Amino acid sequence: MKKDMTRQQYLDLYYYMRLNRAVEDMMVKLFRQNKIVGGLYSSLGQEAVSVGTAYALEKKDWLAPMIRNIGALLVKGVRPRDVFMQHMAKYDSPTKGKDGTSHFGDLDDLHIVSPISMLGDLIPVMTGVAIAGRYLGQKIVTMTWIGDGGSSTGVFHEGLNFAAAQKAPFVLILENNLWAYSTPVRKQVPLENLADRAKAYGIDSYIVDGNDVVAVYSTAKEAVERARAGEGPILIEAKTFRRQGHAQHDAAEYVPKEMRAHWEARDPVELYEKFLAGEKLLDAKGKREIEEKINTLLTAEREFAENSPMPPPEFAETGVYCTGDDCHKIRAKWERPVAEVTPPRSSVKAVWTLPGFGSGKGSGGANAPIHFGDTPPAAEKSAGEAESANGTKPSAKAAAKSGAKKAAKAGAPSASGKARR
Ligand SMILES: Cc1ncc(C[n+]2csc(CCOP(=O)(O)OP(=O)(O)O)c2C)c(N)n1
Ligand SMILES: [Mg+2]
Repeated sequence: MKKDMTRQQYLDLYYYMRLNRAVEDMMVKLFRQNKIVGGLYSSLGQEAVSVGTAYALEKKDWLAPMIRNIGALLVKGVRPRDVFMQHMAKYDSPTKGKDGTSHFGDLDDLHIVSPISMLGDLIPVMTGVAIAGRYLGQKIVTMTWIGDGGSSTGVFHEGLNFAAAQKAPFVLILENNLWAYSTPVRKQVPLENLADRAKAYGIDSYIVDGNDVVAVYSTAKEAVERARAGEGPILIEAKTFRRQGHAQHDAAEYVPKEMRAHWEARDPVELYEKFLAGEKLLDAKGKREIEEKINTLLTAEREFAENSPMPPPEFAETGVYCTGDDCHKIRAKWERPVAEVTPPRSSVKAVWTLPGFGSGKGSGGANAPIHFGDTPPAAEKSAGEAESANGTKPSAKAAAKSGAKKAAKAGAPSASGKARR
């Protein structure tokens, strides 16, 4: 477990894991009191993954959580009251009661993209955020999480391939908790290690013990720094276990008892407490102080959340459509000269063109070459139409080539006698 970290960093990891667990314990109580609107998902036993990975990010970096990543939100700076109010659909919640669970973001300050329920869709989105950051000259890294089940969606593969092709500064955490609803990972993926999925996209991956917070943090830190240095996206498989059912409604009786017992004996918080005590980083007094700090904080946060009103009924008909600046203000934060990344300097030349096949106007106003096949052959046009958009006439040679291509498409032999396929 031991790494080169400051005492404060070790204690931060402990504090956030305990906070993560305490926030969720409190929400289970709220759920049983019927104060939670909608479902409640648990990350019991997976706190080390959310906390250890998010702790590797800098303030300027971006993340997008999934349902079991409340710990990551807390590390990024979300107040527990916002998590409570969001689950309780209160008017003071980040979405003012219009959405539930962790479906909220903060684009201005904390750099959190709201989760998307369709599993996998955050991968291309966070790839886009990573590329946008690079374009603006920001040295940011983006991160999101995906489950073992979610790693079998089409968009996981499309998104990761896109990230790899773009060398996006993006870190994907694959939380392998062995279950997707009632489906064990063995029944849905013929792989021992889900990290192997990275091979298909030519990117690097790590496998880490998801119940060892120091290992998770140091692996994530290395991946984040490599991504920041321009090495492209990295996949981390964190091996862990979903200790509760899919959500509160699911008793998860399909999980073998021995399996549950095995993982309960590997509780990430208890393992870390033993480590901290062994390293003399935390004694009974220090532990009590952290517990008291969390209790005091959460009592106040819960009280605030409970006292917040439900949204007024008429609020339901507002905010349905974006109305521009009074709806949201998203402004690009350029950190490199704008002229460097906008036309004409950013104009991209076509990779491959055929001379004489006409040209059109590009979005920058300049003549843009049109690729082979974009323009109907000159023979089919009247003399006047044969002139292309920039006034040049296609050459006879080019027109002959174009005609040959058309014939080949229709399956007829070309002038050279060969049919192209
Ligand atoms: C594309 C898509 N298919 C199905 C679902 C329904 N669904 C929500 S969570 C879930 C199970 C996810 O399992 P996993 O990815 O392993 O994450 P875990 O719940 O274990 O954290 C499913 C099938 C969904 N949200 N999106
Ligand atoms: Mg799972």
